[in-house]
Amino acid sequence: MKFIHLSLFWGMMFMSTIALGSNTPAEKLIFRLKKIQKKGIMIGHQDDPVYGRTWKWDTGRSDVKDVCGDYPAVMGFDLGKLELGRKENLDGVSFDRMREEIIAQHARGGIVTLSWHPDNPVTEKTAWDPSGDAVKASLPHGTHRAKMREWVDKVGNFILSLKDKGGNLVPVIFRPFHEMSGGWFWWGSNSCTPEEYQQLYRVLYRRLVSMGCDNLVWAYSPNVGYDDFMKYYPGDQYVDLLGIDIYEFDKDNAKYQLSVKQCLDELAALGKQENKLIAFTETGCQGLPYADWFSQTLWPAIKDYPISYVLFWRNAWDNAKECYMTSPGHATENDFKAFYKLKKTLFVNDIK
Ligand code: BMA
Repeated sequence: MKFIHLSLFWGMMFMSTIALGSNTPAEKLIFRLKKIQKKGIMIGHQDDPVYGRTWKWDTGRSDVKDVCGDYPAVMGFDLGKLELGRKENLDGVSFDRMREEIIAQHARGGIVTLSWHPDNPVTEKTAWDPSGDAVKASLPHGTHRAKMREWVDKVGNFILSLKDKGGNLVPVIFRPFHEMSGGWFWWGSNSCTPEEYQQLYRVLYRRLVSMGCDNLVWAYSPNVGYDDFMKYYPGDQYVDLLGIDIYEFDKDNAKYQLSVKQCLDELAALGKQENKLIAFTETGCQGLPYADWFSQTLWPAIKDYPISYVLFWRNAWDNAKECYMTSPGHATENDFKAFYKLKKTLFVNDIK
């Protein structure tokens, strides 16, 4: 009897928090992502509103919008170099501008995801320097823990500065220490044990939560080529979304499709088992040599999976090889327009 009463009580409490809207911004975003996922797959693009294939730093511009008339549903930005107190990130994007664009994307009904390529705290080289045992050094009792704490606090302060007009924190999907199953980053498989990685992730999580960052939906995203997807998983309570990064670097469409399907099969099963959202957190065909790549290669490989979004990497202004999205006048333009018209590809206007 008592038990029934108690569970009824908590059930009512739960319903009323939803009804009263007293959930955290992160919880509200998770709720929204689950709802949108039933409609289709959100299309995302890294650095979408700040530069494109032939331009940089203009405002109100986007290669995606210039091709199909709408902004991507998801915009990605990277915090690399914020830890050093720089005004611009590793790709030259001003953090003030980034903040404005994150708030603008939220205001128009869109969604934002943040990654972070912090420098190597030990060697002071870039994120791509796997030497120096930097994970161990960054952990509590490590030689560089004070430095890491300062870095994390800078990230936390930036995240706490993401506020809408009403002063509410803007929710974002946060994807720190990604692609750990590869060996190229200082937090990657060549540089630490799974336990050290998990500790690094949890320390970051705890610090940001204690700073009041209740607007983060936490993503865990290995890259293709992992031996065990969950090897570095920091734990259920630290993760809201499971993701995977897969690129086509060798112009082999069939091989790309096969690895996408294999990974998404596994991801879909894990998402179900762990009751987590899943997403294709980074992808693209380097240089986009195929005019019909979006509708004929990418879409058939992902369309039947319950992924929340697919994020195409940047149309780098500083590197012609690093172009993963359509743009006006590009050979993929017409195909992307057809891709946009598919019922299940979601852009900002589809998720408002
Ligand atoms: C990588 C490349 C780099 C870039 C980094 C962070 O995958 O695109 O050129 O600096 O992402 O955006």
